[in-house]
Amino acid sequence: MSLNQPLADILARMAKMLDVLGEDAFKVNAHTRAARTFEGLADDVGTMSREQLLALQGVGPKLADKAIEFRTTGRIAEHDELATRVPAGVMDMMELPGVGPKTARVLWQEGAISDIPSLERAIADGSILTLPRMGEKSVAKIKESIAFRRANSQRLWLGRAHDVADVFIERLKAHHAVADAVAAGSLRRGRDTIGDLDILACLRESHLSDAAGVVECFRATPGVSSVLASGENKCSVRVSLAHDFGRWSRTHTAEGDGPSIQVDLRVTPPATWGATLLYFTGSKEHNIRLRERAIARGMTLSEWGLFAADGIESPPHTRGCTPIAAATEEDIYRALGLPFIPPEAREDRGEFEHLGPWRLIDLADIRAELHAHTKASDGSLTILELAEDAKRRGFHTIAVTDHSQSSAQAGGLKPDRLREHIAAVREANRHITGITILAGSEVDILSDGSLDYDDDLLRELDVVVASPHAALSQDPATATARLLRAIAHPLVHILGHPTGRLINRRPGLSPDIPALVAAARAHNVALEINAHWMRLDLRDTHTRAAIDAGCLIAIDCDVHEPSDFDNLAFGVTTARRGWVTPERCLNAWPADRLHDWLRSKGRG
Ligand code: DGT
Ligand code: CA
Ligand code: CA
Ligand code: ZN
Repeated sequence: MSLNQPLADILARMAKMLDVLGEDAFKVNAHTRAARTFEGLADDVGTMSREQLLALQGVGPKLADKAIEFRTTGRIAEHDELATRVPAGVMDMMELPGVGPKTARVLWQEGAISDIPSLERAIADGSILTLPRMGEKSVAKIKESIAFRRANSQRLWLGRAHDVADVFIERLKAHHAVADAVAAGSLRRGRDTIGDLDILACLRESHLSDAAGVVECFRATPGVSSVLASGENKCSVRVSLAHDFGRWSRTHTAEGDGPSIQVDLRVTPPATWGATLLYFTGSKEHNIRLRERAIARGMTLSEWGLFAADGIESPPHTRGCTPIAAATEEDIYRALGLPFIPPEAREDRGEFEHLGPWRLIDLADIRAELHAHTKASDGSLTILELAEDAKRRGFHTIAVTDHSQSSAQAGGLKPDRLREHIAAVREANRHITGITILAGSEVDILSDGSLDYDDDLLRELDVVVASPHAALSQDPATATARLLRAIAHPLVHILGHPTGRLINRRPGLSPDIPALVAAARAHNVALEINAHWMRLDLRDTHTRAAIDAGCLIAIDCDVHEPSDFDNLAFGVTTARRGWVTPERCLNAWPADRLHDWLRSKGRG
């Protein structure tokens, strides 16, 4: 991954800290300017010499040294020192439009206001108006910013939202009146980000009058920061999460002033469970098509069930009508003349024209991991530890694909080191039974589309995953040409995280997807769905385009540490949203078929 953006981020943060601490304006500006330079840089700062750095606009010796310190150690000591002097809450305040470093300094130093909650209190009791710089107008602006931030908090990553949902579901399942509890909505459909969580609880037949008790149990879930609405059989709460400092690791629900998410609950009796589940799973667009279909067949569909249309305006469930179907989703689809449509396919993207039955890829189909890092580059496991872990998970194949030389910050291997590493992989493979360890590489696709090792070396590998890491702000035409060149390379098996996007962080490349998938099909290159919930790249719609074009798909965890294997479910979900079948997914093939296919590529 290119270091430009992370370096720009840390320098910009330093500028803010220096500013709020009241340091010299010249020093503040130097950091701001350098941050802007690194952000807009086409070359990767990780690969530049000190001389090249010094030649950049606004980069003097001190900033060049900081850039070098950052790429060698992953941190900047001065940043860490500043961070001990500026409270995290003060940094948060400066994210609010209307609160710049000068204002934040006044609030903090003169008003002892060091986070957003205390800022809100000072606004509420009017005490903020006694501070310098703080007039009615500027305070109104800050108040508005806080409200906007609350209303427009980002959609949460699937991985994070999933963990929050689990806390509620486990708790509800343990309640004596609850027969089953599930997440519906976008989480059940497996979208890459989640606006709010929709939890459904099904009552036991013997406890139909206990809905209020279930709501009570839901409200009291640890981590709930406020109750927005609460009724007989429904409830909405907010959960505040801890700050996500560890950007790649999942943090569990905790009280904090980090991002927050709304969680809705609906409690329903078993008789209408299927109708409620269908309705709250959505998508809204899918539901609309279902209702139209019902009407066209002389029926009406609601969250209460599928009923015969009788021309009476008031809803049938309020008149004691018996539904045609309501207990299960299968019953309702069947009554509408449809096969059961998997939740991930309920987006009104052609699913009604698909002739059933559906057989999308499942977690249990996955038997191989083809993208994994070891201690040789930036992973935390040895080759054997990695293989043992994969074997425990029931895999027949694990590919060791450490980074290539250009990914210096990720410990990419120089050619000689890769040769030694290949030998070590072969040695490990001789020592283990029950799983095959393949020697591979995650080779950087350089900005012009060439690969980071020469062909002789690539030919020694069993698996070549080619991925873009640097120059991710290239324009679409350049990005397309770059990726097409990599796909056309005869030794490439898999195109890794093709766009390089990071959800909620950076958009990544925007290549011409139809051109990309046509080339991948023609050159027999598999496209990766990187299963990390921060990536999910290919995304769902790109995956669907690949499937429609006849491409092969690889679903890989890009393992750096053991817990990364757990992200597989998110990759599979994304694959299902793209209608991937086991037949099209390398990781679902039997070992012989997979190994034969790998050997067939450009190797004779
Ligand atoms: P999100 O929360 O933005 O990630 O996306 P969803 O799909 O979870 O949307 P949400 O939470 O607003 O609603 C959950 C489901 O409830 C939605 O997928 C379908 C159903 N639903 C909500 N509002 C409507 C509506 O106005 N019409 C119909 N037909 N269904 C709705
Ligand atoms: Ca939702
Ligand atoms: Ca909702
Ligand atoms: Zn990568």
